[in-house]
Amino acid sequence: MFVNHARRELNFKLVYYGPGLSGKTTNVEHIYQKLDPGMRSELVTLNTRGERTLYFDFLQLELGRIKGMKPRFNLYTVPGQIYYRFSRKLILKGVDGIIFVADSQRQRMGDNLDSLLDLEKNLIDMGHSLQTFPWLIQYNKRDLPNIEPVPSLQAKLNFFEAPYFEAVASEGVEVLTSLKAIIRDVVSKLNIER
Ligand SMILES: Nc1nc2c(ncn2[C@@H]2O[C@H](COP(=O)(O)OP(=O)(O)O)[C@@H](O)[C@H]2O)c(=O)[nH]1
Ligand SMILES: [Mg+2]
Repeated sequence: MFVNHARRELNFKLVYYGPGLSGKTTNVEHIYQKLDPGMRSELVTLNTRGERTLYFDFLQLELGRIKGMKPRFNLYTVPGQIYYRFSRKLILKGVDGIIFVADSQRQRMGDNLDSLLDLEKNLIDMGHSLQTFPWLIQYNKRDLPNIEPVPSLQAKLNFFEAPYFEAVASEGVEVLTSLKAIIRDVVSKLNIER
């Protein structure tokens, strides 16, 4: 979290993490479409195949007031594919809250777990851990036929009992609920000095 006292701005960083194609960009696109243009920036999407190049989506939201200050929520998505390890680590720098977008399809369980372990490893390198960090799991693609039941997803992925949501990001189901939940979590941990 970055506080700009002169401009009375609070800057929060929220990151959508998860394996490739789980629906991270779809979440951010839905938020972009639903919010009034006065409350959000343009959506920035960087697509590239170059190995060292950062690949992410970015959207900034400016919502309401907290103690007379303007909170800004900077939303990022990480590239899920294994070879973008370096980009993911860079994007996580200074993160305040994480939405882990899991793909509910049975055949994606290994990818979900790999991504979650990759996230935990990166957090540990930054001196954090999923055990204490503000994060939640979004079980996405609940509309598809070959999905893992929620109790099984919970047993396989949610070992720290984070809040979870069942979503269909492509239809906007539970997208804003997930966003509000992580915002509530990071704001409740806010401790403005001065
Ligand atoms: N059926 C279904 N497809 C989805 C859902 N969410 C995303 N998708 C599709 O999954 C694909 C990958 O989504 P994308 O947001 O690009 O994944 P990302 O790699 O995590 O950013 C796209 O074709 C989306 O339209 C969902 O809830 N249900
Ligand atoms: Mg994406």
